[in-house]
Amino acid sequence: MGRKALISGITGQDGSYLAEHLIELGFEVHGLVRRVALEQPDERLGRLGHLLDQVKLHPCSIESYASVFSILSRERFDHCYHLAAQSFVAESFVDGFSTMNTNTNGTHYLLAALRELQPGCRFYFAGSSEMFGKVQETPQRETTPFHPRSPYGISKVAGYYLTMNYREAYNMFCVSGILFNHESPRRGYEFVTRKISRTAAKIKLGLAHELRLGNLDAKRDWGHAQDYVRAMRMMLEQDTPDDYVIATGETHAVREFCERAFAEVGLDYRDYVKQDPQFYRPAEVDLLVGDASKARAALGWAPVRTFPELVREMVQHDLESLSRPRSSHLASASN
Ligand code: NDP
Ligand code: GDR
Repeated sequence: MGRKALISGITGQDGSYLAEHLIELGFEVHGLVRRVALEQPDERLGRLGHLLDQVKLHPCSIESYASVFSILSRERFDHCYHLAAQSFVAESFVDGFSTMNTNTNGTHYLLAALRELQPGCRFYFAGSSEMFGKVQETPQRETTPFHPRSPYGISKVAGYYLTMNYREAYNMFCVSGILFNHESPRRGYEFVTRKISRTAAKIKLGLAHELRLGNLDAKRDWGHAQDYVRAMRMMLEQDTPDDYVIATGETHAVREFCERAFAEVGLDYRDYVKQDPQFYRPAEVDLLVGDASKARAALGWAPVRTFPELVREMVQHDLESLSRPRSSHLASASN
């Protein structure tokens, strides 16, 4: 019998890459999706288009214990990857209540239903470097104290401790990956890297004339999503459950991302990038850089893609996709 994996958040950047990765390894892959995704597959299942005949999707409301319980009472799984979340930090300042509800209660419902119905299923929680927030040491590692700076970060700290508590209290195989920023051509348009790559490509093609951004001096440890989903699976295949930082160990400013992305299309970012107060956050995370030496030693994980390769891949992808004649490409990414 092959192994079965359940992915919440399978329609997102990481969910789609993780599904591909697990299918390649012979897993039977199931995903939890919002019912509306099945009603509007063209709009909402875009990242999974090429996989739709290889995954089984279950309509589910992650904000309802009954809904989660119902799915888990019908199918048994070896691995459960809990990736579903309101993942945009800026939005969590606008609507902190729903971010907390989805991210914290959603995690709790999955853990509680697994405990009740299939406590042997191994559980992965998508923790985040945003839990470090106002960093207490650099680089950040598994033992660095948390100081989240947004409702999103707080929701992830709560999810991290819920996951740890189910491990300790009920002896379940529950782990958190503390993943630093990871990007790809499948990144949502609202995140800064994709906003930059897409707008640089638009400017090159004459479809936009400027790029409005917030804090250009924020520094992030940016890796490639394909490298990071491998680490999730590796964490669930260890003999004992534990939490790991996943990062490249390099940090780059938003400004440098702009410089490289515009250079990729032969332009100088200083001619096009404008700073706009609407994109500043009420509380910023200034610097993130992770120390993934525990994951290197215990999991044998290391990133393969470099930062310059990541920027190039994203810009070239946007240039190519925007050059294809499709009217939807003319809509601008507004945040
Ligand atoms: P995305 O924003 O691309 O995907 C988020 C997923 O969560 C989507 O499938 C989305 O479904 C689903 N989702 C959001 N809200 C709800 C809801 N209310 N009910 C059900 N599903 C919902 O995120 P990523 O793939 O980038 O990230 C995956 C996980 O990893 C997230 O938990 C994120 O917080 C975390 N993380 C991400 C990092 C990164 O740099 N990418 C770094 C560290 C942690 P739909 O398509 O229907 O909206
Ligand atoms: P982040 O990613 O908040 O780190 O969360 P994002 O790309 O949104 O911001 C990174 C940094 O860029 C600065 N910035 C801007 N950000 C956006 N989105 N838009 C702008 O115009 C802009 N200008 C400057 C931000 O202030 C910030 O400092 C991501 C998400 O994937 C989370 O889910 C995940 O947990 C963390 O990474 C690790």
